[in-house]
Amino acid sequence: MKPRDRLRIAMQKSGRLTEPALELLNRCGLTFRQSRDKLFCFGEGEPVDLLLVRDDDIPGLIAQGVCDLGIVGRNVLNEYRLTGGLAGPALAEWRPLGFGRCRLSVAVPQELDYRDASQLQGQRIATSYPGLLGEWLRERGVDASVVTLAGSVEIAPRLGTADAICDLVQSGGTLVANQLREADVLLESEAVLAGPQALPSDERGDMIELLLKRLDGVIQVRESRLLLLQTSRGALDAVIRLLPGGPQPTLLPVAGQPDQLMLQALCAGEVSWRQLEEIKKAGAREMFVLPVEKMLA
Ligand code: PRT
Ligand code: ZN
Repeated sequence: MKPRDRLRIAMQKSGRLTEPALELLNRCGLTFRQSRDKLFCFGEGEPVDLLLVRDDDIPGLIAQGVCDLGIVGRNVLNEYRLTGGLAGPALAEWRPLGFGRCRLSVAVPQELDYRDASQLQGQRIATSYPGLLGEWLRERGVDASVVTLAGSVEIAPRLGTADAICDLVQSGGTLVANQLREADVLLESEAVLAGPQALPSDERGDMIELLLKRLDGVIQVRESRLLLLQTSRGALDAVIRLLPGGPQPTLLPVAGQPDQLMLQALCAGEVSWRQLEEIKKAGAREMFVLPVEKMLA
């Protein structure tokens, strides 16, 4: 294979997305040898290499064709789509990856009684996302002045350089510490697999398809839980009605207790304490929720 016949994936060099992204790729059967400069990692088994960069550079690297795919926050990808300005192929979000979840939100001083975006008319809003904020304001017919800052956006109101901010929020702790409160959500974000809108028509396209299939399998298993419980035959219908989505459960007899059944169900997604408590109230007992390691249907 010629070197550029190999697939190249861009991901964050060091930050919130680095560890979960690498773990996900490992689970897809991709392992890498770390180079001394730690920028380029050669793929060991499959013809897939990694480029470790700042997250903000990832969409541009895909648009320029330097990388075929990237793992990046939806917030960064969508901001690039609005402000990138590079004449490259249109970028697409191919898969949501389920980590790095956060919101891009407008936050205002705690004492302000926020009702809707019209209150931002004529205000100065500090952000690192001028494209997404500008579009959101335009859609609402609000004329505000967008103050673009590279970082430390949350202290702008205290410094008097802005009246409100638009920034990423996860727990909300940073906002509280700066006497701000989340007022409106512009975007629900998480890490995504980004790539050009059309697959390349060579071996790299085939490799991407293979990778997407593995990724789908890994994501499905990661989000699956096996629920085991015991129930009486009388309560069975009520228990089944409360089971979180998934294929039909399997029922097994319980030795020496003809009225009892053991139920096994594959659930798509987390099973919360609250759901368990509801199912128990309906008549279930001896409940177990187990993670699924591998699945071959
Ligand atoms: O060096 P490089 O440019 O690559 O890193 P970076 O500093 O730009 O990125 P990094 O590692 O901070 O974040 C990478 C991506 O993680 C972001 O683009 C988001 O998609 C995602 N993400 C998830 C977050 C957060 N959660 C998050 N909480 N990114 C940033 N934050 C910051 C936010 O900006 C604010 O300052 O954390 C603070 C808010 O957190 P809470 O919990 O106090 O609300
Ligand atoms: Zn960044």
